[in-house]
Amino acid sequence: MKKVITYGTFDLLHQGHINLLQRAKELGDYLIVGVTADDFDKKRGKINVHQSLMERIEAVNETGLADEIIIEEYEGQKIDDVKRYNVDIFTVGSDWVGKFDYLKEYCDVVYLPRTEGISSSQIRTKERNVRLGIMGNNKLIEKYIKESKYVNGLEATALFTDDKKFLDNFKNEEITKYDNLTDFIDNVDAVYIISNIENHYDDIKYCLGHGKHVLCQSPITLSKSQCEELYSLSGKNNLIFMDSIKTAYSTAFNRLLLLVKSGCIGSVVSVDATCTSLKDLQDCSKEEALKNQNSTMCTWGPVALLPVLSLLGTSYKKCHFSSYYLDKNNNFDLFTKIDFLYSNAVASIKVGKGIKSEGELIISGTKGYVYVPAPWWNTDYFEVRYENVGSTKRYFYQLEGEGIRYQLLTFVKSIEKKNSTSYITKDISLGITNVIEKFIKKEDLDEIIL
Ligand code: C2G
Repeated sequence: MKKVITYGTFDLLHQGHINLLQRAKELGDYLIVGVTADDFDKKRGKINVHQSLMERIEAVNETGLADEIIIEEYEGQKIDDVKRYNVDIFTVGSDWVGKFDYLKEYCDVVYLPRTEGISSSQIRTKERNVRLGIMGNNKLIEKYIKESKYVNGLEATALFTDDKKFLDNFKNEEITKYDNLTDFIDNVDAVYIISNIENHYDDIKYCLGHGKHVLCQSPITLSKSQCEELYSLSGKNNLIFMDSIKTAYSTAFNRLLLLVKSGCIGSVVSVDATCTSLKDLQDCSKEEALKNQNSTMCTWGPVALLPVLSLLGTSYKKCHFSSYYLDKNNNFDLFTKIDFLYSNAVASIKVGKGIKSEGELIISGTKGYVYVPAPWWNTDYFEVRYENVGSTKRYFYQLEGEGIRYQLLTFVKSIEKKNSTSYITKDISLGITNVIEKFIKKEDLDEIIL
């Protein structure tokens, strides 16, 4: 019996896949089909897969062409499988020609003609095409335009800013630049807002009022009540409204939250997060920097608060600020430490734009602790450590584009499903704005002047 094996994602199964499976079947007597696991697809850069692994296996099974279906989960598994199943022929479409010649050591390798004019990504894009408008004048916008190109069914088509000089950065981008808000809003379906934080409330209200879905850079507003008002407005208008902290969409960060919540380090007793960066204040004069800089708390606060509020919640008993300010007249917070007291845990965050420290995250528990090295907010790696050093577990998850593409993918999928699947819950969003509001009002705050 001549055994043939082939592999694929088989997302939204189409004629191209079926042709391949038929041709593969004709090469021998027994066809094994390896369907790629979700994590493995993500690791190899396929983030837009629509269907779950089980749906894709079911679809391949229904073709009746596979004698056996297995799951492909790791790099190099093909060699294991060829040996384990005594495979005679490995085959795959001609778009992979040359990529699997290393298997010739173990079996015959046949590249079959690919069916032109059809692909899963074409089907995905036909199903949804969200025109994304971007409002603001932050240099992060360049990253969002670049990252949006990795997301099927989402296209960054419009940019609105009142800073004409800022538009010069986008001369080579096809994106349409608007300095008129009415024209801008009429030509988009959804808006990513990264304007000055003082303008967030009005900008979000305007977009939601015009029936547009909104993804907004955190903090959403500078007051909890305004944030609550915007969430209820989005609910009333059946619109997706998401808080944007790209760290929340990094696989490593998400998996560490799940591991901790599953009790791998026992009960969480303390969460300590540090976020600092000097570069924003270094590249320009102090006056210029302070003129157009968001405060340290607004820049780093949401990121540093994310693990604290995600793991311990928003019902702390005490929240105390110790802040360094630039000078008596200038209310620019260079560095702030926040200490939280919960009924059964503590937390502390340190954020700084004028102070440099180790950007690590440590989650302490009754059985062990999680250590995330700097820069923890862009991490693809963390360790779960115990008393016995030999028991340390290490985790690595590929992080492409700092998590921005996964965030945009969640946004567009939420729009499509008309149901927010944001990794940042409304509670956490409200919790962040609440802390920042307290900070601005200097509630329970010790001031230190440098
Ligand atoms: N295919 C094809 N014609 C198309 C689309 C896909 O012949 N129009 C073939 C591909 O060449 C592949 C199989 O169908 O052999 C499955 O395609 P995908 O689901 O896109 O998966 P892919 O990532 O190409 O899988 O490690 C090998 C890879 O897993 C191959």
